[in-house]
Amino acid sequence: WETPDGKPFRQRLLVVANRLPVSAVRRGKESWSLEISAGGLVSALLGVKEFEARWIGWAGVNVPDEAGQRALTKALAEKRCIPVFLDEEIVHQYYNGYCNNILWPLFHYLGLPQEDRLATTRSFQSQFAAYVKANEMFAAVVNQHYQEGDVVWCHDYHLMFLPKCLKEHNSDMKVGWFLHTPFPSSEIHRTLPSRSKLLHAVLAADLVGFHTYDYARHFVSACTRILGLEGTPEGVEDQGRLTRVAAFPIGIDSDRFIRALEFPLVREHIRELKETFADRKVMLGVDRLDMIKGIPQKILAFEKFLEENPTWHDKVVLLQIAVPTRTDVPEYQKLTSQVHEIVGRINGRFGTLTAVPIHHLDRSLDFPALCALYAVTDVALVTSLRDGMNLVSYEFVACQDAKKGFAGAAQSLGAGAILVNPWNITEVATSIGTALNMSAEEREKRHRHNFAHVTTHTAQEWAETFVSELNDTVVEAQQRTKQ
Ligand code: ADQ
Repeated sequence: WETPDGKPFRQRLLVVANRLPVSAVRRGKESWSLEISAGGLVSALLGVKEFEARWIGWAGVNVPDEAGQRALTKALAEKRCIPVFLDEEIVHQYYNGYCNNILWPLFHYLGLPQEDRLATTRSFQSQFAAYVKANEMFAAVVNQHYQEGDVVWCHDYHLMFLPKCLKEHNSDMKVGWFLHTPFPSSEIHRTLPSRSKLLHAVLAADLVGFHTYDYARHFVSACTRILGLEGTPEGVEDQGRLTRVAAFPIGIDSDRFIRALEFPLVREHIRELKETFADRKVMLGVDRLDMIKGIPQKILAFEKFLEENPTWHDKVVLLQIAVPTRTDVPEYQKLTSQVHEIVGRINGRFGTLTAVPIHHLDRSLDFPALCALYAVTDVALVTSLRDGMNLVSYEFVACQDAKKGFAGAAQSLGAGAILVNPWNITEVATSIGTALNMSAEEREKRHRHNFAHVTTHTAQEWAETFVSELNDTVVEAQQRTKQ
């Protein structure tokens, strides 16, 4: 095995995440096709090249028969992916239920859906039991493929129980856990009936990572206030054992985006888009269709901007690309209808016979189309209500030439972006105007700042830092035990 540069891999890495980076579609009894899935975790980990990585996760499909499972396992092996097979009932209770209906909204401060609150409380026990069971199933697959010296990197809120399952089986395993969402204030985490079990399970890891220092601090506070453990500058201590807790802000594989701009196909897409929108400024939103992404709020702010700036009516277009996710969850279905309704109303109000102000697509774009869109965009609107990090803002910056700038809400691009409160529609509308009217010099200055950040804090750097820190943490713990 070699890295793409011909150097030997540093270490074997088992990446364990709920979803594999590909979705499987059944074409026949023993035939499968695989499609890459859109999402932040996939985008970031595709950039990790120093390690001989294998990915363990669910392929997003129910495969009840053994022949199908065998064929899918073989197809996935070519992509260095190892499937965990989850049946429909587990997926319903663990994934749709505990993960998406309880943990996701809670960690993003959205609370539980009001009308479902009692029903959720009643079904909580069975959903939590399914969550634990699913995590045990992931652990069983990891144990089957683990080799001594491997690093096991567990990802996200779906697998908070996994570190405990793995360490109970093999206390020498190097186990890290990283959360891609915010970790909420301890006052929010406190409201979870399973709050203590989840914290203890995560603490079984050697290293626990978050995107920001604030999330790490919230986690440590939850452990001290809810579990009564001791928080130290290094992490959390429980009966002499330290779990290291730290911030590891994620990045993207910026070179991949920059190189793509030279591909003939991308250049062709860019030419077509420039021709289509020749006399209009292009504003762009690229999001999973999720309530945390603030898509209705963003579109309403754009409406307000159009309302207050009639001179811009036929001079600006908003392209909103929203890839549907979790489509069988009622809240997400409601969100889709809501977005469609608002877009329809605004297009009816401000459109002409030949042009509409908003182009809304419910779909994923392939990589060349996405890069071309980023490249022709004048203003990217990133208005997540809450987000672990948000990679779209990074990808946009990587694909811009030095003349561009943008309005957005990205934390780490604070000095280059126009920061907005996404809940304040008036403020977002005003910022859209500021971004569209910004001088070329100002855009260039802001872009330089953002570009330097995005090309320095890459996905590779993120993964290497996390894994090095995990290796060091384990060595230090062994030394402490010997003393
Ligand atoms: P996501 O919620 O998926 O990730 P984000 O960080 O913005 O959010 O990443 C989205 C990724 O999906 C980007 O790489 C983007 O290009 C891709 N994508 C989105 N819509 C698409 C579309 N219509 N077509 C094609 N590609 C599309 C989670 C957390 C984030 C955190 C990341 C990484 O919610 O807060 O930043 O993980 O940790």
